[in-house]
Amino acid sequence: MPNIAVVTDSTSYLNPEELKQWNIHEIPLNVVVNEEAMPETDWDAATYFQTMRNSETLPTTSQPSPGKMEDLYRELAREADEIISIHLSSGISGTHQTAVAVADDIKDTVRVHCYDSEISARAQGYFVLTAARMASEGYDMAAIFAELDKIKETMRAYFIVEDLRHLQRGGRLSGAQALVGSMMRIKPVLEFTDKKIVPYEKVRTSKKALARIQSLFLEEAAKGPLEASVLHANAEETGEAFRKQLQEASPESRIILEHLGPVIGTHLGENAIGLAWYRPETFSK
Ligand code: MYR
Repeated sequence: MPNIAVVTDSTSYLNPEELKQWNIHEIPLNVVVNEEAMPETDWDAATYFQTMRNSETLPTTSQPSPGKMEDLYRELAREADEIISIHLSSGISGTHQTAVAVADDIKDTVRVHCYDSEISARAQGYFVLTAARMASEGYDMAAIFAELDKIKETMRAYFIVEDLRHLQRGGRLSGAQALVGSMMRIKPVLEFTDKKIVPYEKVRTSKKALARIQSLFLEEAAKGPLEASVLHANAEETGEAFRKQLQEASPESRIILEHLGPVIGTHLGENAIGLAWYRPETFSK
């Protein structure tokens, strides 16, 4: 049975119990506040959003250094035969490409297989949890990659932000030319397409935007139960109300509430709300 170590980055926002239970190794991205870079895992999310609110210069983010990735892979190589390293979309961060480059540098020591989740946050976390579960059951890398690709087929995330300028400032909003000029007045539903964040539909209010996300979800849930997460950037109450509403509308789906931490919060801004889902197949059930 191959000994496969599972690595992800901190933007999966898996909780410490999950990391421990499934033996998942996490490499943090950083937030840069007042020119000081710190791993986002050193921040409590609520404190971070408060700091962001009060900060004169808005924080930025950075990917893990190649050196830190290499150290982790080398340490894991002492026990593991192979490593799978699952990261946030390569269309919004250089983390995946860095992992690929480091993997190539150390290929004589250990084989590191990098997987581009093409998404982020708990949606990425679902790939990680599935890989970890399969690794613990002795599946090989080919079977794990095949399962992750199957999950990707039905994985979707739609979200709204309070202020689009965070995404625009960080250069993470693609295909938004049509929104320029009306940025302040609309609440577009956003989604991931081809690894990038793009506007899905222009809506005028948050209420209408959430209703649209709900209808997209229910359309899909009508075909079979979904595994889903409501995601919030320091907006637990709104998130929980939305989760409850969705759960009542689709009792057979499993819908949890999860937070968006400092790195993703820097780019979406406080009070962003999203919904990520996929249809569980075999190991991802
Ligand atoms: C870096 O500095 O490399 C990190 C860049 C992170 C960009 C995050 C953009 C927002 C992602 C939204 C995820 C929505 C949840 C499904």
